[in-house]
Amino acid sequence: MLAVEDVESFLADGFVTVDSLIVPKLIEPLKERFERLFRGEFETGTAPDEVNWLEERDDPTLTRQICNGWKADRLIASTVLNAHLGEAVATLAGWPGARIVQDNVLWKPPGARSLGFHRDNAYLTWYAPTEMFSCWIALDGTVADGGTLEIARGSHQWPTEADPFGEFHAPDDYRATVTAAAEAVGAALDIAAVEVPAGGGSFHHGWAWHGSGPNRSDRHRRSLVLHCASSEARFNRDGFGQGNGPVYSRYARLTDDEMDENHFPILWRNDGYRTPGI
Ligand SMILES: O=C(O)CCC(=O)C(=O)O
Repeated sequence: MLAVEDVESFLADGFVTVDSLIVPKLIEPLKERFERLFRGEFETGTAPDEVNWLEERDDPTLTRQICNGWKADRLIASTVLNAHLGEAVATLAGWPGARIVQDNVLWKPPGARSLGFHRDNAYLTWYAPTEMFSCWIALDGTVADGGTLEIARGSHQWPTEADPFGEFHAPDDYRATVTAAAEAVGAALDIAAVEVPAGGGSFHHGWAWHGSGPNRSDRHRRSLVLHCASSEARFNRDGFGQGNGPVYSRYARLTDDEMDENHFPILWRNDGYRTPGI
């Protein structure tokens, strides 16, 4: 999936784009699952961890978002729990293995509004090591004015203290946070748009600033994101109250800090282990 040059450009830029991440025959069936999920139809009977948008309930100009759709839908699960994607993420991260922390089901129809620039790692003090590496899969071909993912090149190397926080959904200026961050560290802002065919996408570093603009095109922008932590990650109780800790710390056990594989399964590990049953 990744050539040596891909790994090198990931290390330099904090992201890399790839033309093919999933087999083309999965694309249309996955779009159909998106329709069902946003209608509130959950195949397994289990609700996703975060249902931030539902048909007829929420503002149609917002980007539709569900987190951990894999728990609700088997086709989404078979895509985001893929061992090859887990191996690619672990390789880029330098981890012995990768476990899923969260998936992100995102649908930005024509005219839908932006998602503010942010750094994923800034929300994750609830586990350690506090590191996330992600794989963003486009189900539609993406173009710069179609609200595709944008990433600030090299920003994974910027200092992390005093990062500005902003709105995630539909801020007035979706680039305000990254612009302020670049000024604060004296870095030149170089924003790249992820333009890939359907089925392609990108990998990004958890400290890379990223977000996406309004969809000014006449095509839908659907994407499925796999957000991973190291297979070695453990809960960090001191950070439960911050970021998205209040949602995911509910899976912590009473007697130890292990991240239960029923909720955070291991997709790939370099000794051949993979969580049974997924
Ligand atoms: O798809 C987008 O517009 C944003 C996705 C995102 O924030 C992420 O993958 O971490």
